[in-house]
Amino acid sequence: MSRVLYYAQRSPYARKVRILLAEKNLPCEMKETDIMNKSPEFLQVSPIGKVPVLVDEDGTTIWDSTLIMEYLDETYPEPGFYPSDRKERLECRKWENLADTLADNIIFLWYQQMKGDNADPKDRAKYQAAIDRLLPVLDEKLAASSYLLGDSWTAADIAVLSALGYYSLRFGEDWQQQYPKLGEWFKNLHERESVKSTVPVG
Ligand SMILES: N[C@@H](CCC(=O)N[C@@H](CS)C(=O)NCC(=O)O)C(=O)O
Repeated sequence: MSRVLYYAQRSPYARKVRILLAEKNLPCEMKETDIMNKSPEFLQVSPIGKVPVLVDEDGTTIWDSTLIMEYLDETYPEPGFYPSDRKERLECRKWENLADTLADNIIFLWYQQMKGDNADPKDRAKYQAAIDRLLPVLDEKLAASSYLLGDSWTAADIAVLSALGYYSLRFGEDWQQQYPKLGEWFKNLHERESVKSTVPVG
């Protein structure tokens, strides 16, 4: 059977997996999924009802982007996107988790924006504050090296890039002026075909 990824075009979590699949040159049937109107087929493979979900060639079915990323990297190790050293690997997972937390807050902020006059100003402020707390941490991290964890990109870079791609889509690119190192790192990564070809569109 062929490998299948259930994804949504704008999902930052699904984008992590799409970039990894492309970088590892793994052929995959991409099934765009309507997450506002979930099909029985989709709910059959994903009882939690969230994208991304990967069904591998042997039928292995995995949801949650981080679990899929780790699975793909362990099963198809070249090129590697998680360090092999135990402590460095933990560090990578840690920054990937920070990136996913950033994505969560950006999505929550967008939901508030969508509510217009019905938005709760306290919730809005809470999500914006979380974003404003995480972005300088990432910007500072990039003062020390070209990528988040050193001289080559890892799953952590892919996750941050995907979160910021979604931030740019929903709220514009002003953050790049405020966080110049992050902005430059973001721009440089867009030279990769895997990154260019997965930019979310409105
Ligand atoms: N922690 C999950 C988050 C996945 C997630 O929240 N996906 C969103 C799309 S961006 C979704 O499918 N939402 C549908 C829903 O919650 O009903 C991951 O990393 O895969």
